[in-house]
Amino acid sequence: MDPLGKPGSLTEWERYMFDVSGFLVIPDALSQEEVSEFLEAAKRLHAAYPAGQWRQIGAAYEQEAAIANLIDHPSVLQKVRALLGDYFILQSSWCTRSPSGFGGQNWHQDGSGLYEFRKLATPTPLVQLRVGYFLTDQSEPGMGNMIMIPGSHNAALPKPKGPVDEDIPIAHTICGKPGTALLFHQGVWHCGTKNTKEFDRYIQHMVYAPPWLVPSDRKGNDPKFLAGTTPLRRALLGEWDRPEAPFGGGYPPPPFEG
Ligand SMILES: O=C(O)CCC(=O)C(=O)O
Repeated sequence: MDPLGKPGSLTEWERYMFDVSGFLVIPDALSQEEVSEFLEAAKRLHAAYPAGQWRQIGAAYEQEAAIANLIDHPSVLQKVRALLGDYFILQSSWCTRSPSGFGGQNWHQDGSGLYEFRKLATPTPLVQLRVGYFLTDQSEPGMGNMIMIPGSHNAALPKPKGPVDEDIPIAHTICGKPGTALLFHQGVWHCGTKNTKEFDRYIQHMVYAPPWLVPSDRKGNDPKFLAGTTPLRRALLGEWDRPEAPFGGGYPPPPFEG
């Protein structure tokens, strides 16, 4: 059973399911027109690299204008605000290709490999709120699906070493049509699984975090991109006026509508 959500604001039940499971599955977060547009963009980006390789491309919106629509997409923006408050940034974004024949990733939690977020406290606090938009069909297992251990962000014990994929009895394979969004807490143990299909699997991940977390997909924002984008997107990329010393206070909130 999936913790199912709907595009738009975060309902009380969605908040509860996110707290218990560590993730929400949101079908129809994107229209089919959006999916086609983002998928074409993702394929163009990955075409610059050898076929058949698993790869993540950061800050894809700087190269493919359509993907910038995911920085503040209305299907999830209010949920992100409800979970992180108004002061957050797009800390990273990853356009991920899981090629046909890929055998699957290793289980992991997200965060800094150098200083694991789980060292901060138990349960591990919410530091990265991730949204993965499915750009290809993952409506059945074997399509490079994401797999999660529900509730594992709240566990005191680290996951024992051991089997991959579906061999862990409490692991849950996420199935969804193109346009589904998977919103998840970085502390949930997860991985991308094998792709047994003839076609490559694409997910565009957008990762939101408090403003003090250093961006990990870029060394800086592209000035050309910033000049051509909206004030809200500039703010979400961390381009804030700093009226006092960094993070001292006095920041105007990002210009959200409503
Ligand atoms: O897109 C995927 O297959 C997995 C991505 C993932 O697990 C990650 O970025 O941490």
